[in-house]
Formats: sequence, C-alpha cells, structure tokens
Amino acid sequence: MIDFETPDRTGLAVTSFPLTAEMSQEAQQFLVKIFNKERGILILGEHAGILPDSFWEFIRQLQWPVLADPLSNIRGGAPESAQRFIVDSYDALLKHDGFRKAVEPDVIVRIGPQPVSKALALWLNSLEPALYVAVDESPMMRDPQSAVTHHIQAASDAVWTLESGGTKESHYANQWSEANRLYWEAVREHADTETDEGTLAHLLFEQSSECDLILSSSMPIRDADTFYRSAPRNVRIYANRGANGIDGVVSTAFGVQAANRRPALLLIGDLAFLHDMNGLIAATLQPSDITIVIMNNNGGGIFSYLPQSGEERHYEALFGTPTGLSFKDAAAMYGAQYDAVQSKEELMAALGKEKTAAVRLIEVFTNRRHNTETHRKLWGKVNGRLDERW
Ligand SMILES: Cc1ncc(C[n+]2csc(CCOP(=O)(O)OP(=O)(O)O)c2C)c(N)n1
Repeated sequence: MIDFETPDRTGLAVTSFPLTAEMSQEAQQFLVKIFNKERGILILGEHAGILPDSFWEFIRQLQWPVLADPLSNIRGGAPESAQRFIVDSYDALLKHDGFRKAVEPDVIVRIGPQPVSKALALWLNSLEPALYVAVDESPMMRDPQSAVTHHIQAASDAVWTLESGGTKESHYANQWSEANRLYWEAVREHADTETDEGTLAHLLFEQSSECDLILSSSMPIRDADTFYRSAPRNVRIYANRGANGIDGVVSTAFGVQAANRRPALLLIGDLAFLHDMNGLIAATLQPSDITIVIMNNNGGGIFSYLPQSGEERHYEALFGTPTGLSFKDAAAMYGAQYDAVQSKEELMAALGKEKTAAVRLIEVFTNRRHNTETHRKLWGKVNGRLDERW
C-alpha cells in the first residue's frame, strides 16, 4: 500500500556515528581470559541495531549459552549453525529449582542493559557471582540488583572481534539447549489446546515476518519473553523500557515506522492503548502501514499475577481498573480497518484479510483471570518436563 522504497524528503534524515572509543587493552585481555572458561553464560539485553556477521562467528567459537532478551533482536535472525546456543526460554527455565541449581555458571557476561525477565534477575542476584561483567556503552552502571562485578564501557561490536576461546567441552551449553528444546515442546502442546493472551500472542509472533514489532509495557513485553521463539523472520523488536511506562506507546509505534519505513505491528493492552489512543492521528500526518493488536482484558492484566490479586474487596478498583470500553468506534473515528476476535481462528482470519486502510486495528477480547490460570498451567507443564531431567 505504501511505497517505502522512494525516499521521503520530509522525514528527518539523521546520520549517526557509533561510539568509536576502542576498548582498552586491559579490558580486552580481561574478557579474552574469561571467554576461555567453560561454564559461562552470555546475556544479551536490548540492542536496537542489526548485529554484524562477526557476532555469529563469535557465538559459534564461544560455545556458551546465549540468553537473549526479546529486545536483543537476535531471536529473529540466528543462522542455523548458531541456533543451538540461543536460549529464548530462560524466564521459564529459571523458575525450576533443579535446573537453576544444575546450571549455576562460573562467569556471566552481559551485553547491554538488564533483560526484562524477573526470574533471571532473581537468579543472578541469588548467585552472588564472583565474575559478572557488564559490557555497556552507557556510562551508567545499569545494574538494579547490584550484582555486577565489572563494568566495561564499550560498544558491543568491540566484543565480537575478540578471541572467544578454543574448543570447549559443550556439556554445559548442551544442558541449556536440551532444556530449551523441552520448553518449546511444552509450549507447542499448550498452544494447540489453550486460548489465552499468551497463546494468541504466540500465534501472532509465529506468523510475523518482515516487519517491526513494537511491544507495549505490561504483559506484551513479557508475553514476548515467554512466547517469541527464535527463528529467522526478519522482525525487529522495539519497546519503551525506561520506567516501564504504558504511556506514549501508540506514538512510539508510529515513530518506529517513520524511522524504519516498513510495515509495523504493535501489540498492546487496552489500558496502554487508551492512554495514547490519539497517537493514531499520526496516520494522517505520515505514510503509515500499521497493524495494532489490542489485547482487551478490560483493565490491567499484569496485576493478576501479583499477590494483591487475592484481595477481593479493593482489587478491581485499585488494580484491575476495568473501563468496559471496546475500541470499535475509535477505529471508525480514525478511519481504521477493524476486527473483533476471540479465538485463534478468528485472529488468523483477521490477520489474513487484505489490508485496506493505513491502520488496521484487531481487538482481541480476553479474560484476565483465565489468562493467569492458563499461564500457570504452562509453568506447571514446563516444570513437569524439567522434573524428568533436573
Ligand atoms: C504511565 C503509566 N501509568 C501507570 C502505570 C502502571 N501500570 C503498569 S502496568 C499497568 C496496566 C496496563 O494495562 P494494559 O495496558 O491493559 O496491559 P495488561 O496489563 O493488560 O497487559 C499500569 C496501569 C505505568 N506503568 N505507566
């Protein structure tokens, strides 16, 4: 619908120069020594750019498990030869006591900021590691757990050119990849039989390709952590982390589209959508080709996972905050194509329809309590699988 090939002269063209300061010799030698260790994990936090080919060569040599945050943007592009090192299920795996103990590492290297996973954060904190190195181009020490022992301020690309260790015994990495395999088996089974926000998001992620995916705060980013499987699909993922605000997310999606000039897909909850609904006006101001999937669970679904959800008397007024709104009329107001769906089949049918407007809005009606119960069923299933080995 939109010609993204022709340069848009009205857009802001920014030429950026990457951080060029070389990593010091001392830091390089320090890292090379660490990369020789066998029981190491590499954690990749948010990284908006496209990783160079040298990254994959580095991973193949390193032979460590690579715990990839959905915002690391490597879940969408691992070549076959490096796929077995990518762990995209650690949030679930690290909820299992036996597995957590079995895979305690000798060394941790994190590139970029701390990933979204709470289970990972708790584990890193409990390990009290002797060697936890954060390589981050930010001059700030982004370390909410105060668990980092070394901070190297450098651009991540400075790491991929380092020597990453000779042949290693791959038993440690194999444990992670075996658990990762069991996890995705459980998810596949679960997604075949259940219908909730998580499984619907999984379906959406599985069929996404050649687009930018913008994730709202709250459950969308967490559902991506749980259900976005590493596979080649040329999807770049964005989210506003910062203070985890649910504000400005619709506008962010249009901003990403203006910068990248290719189709965009936004996954967002009903409250976050309501918060920035007027961001839709951007569609009249710039070329747009955007699909917005709203998970409408009538309020803040994330709070159902917290202990206060058992506090029946005040919970809905203080946390659930239902609005009772549906966004059909909002779609009409902004000239958006609209579909309301409740099932996997309906979601697939809506996504498969021809796109006839700059903005397509798919409103998925779900139930908060059912979402939480179904999520917990998956953890039970995954734990059952892991119990057999760990
Ligand atoms: C600007 C802002 N206000 C309030 C919050 C607190 N908050 C965090 S999650 C959330 C609920 C979000 O609901 P929704 O967008 O529908 O997503 P869901 O939780 O259902 O996935 C709220 C209000 C916030 N993070 N940012």
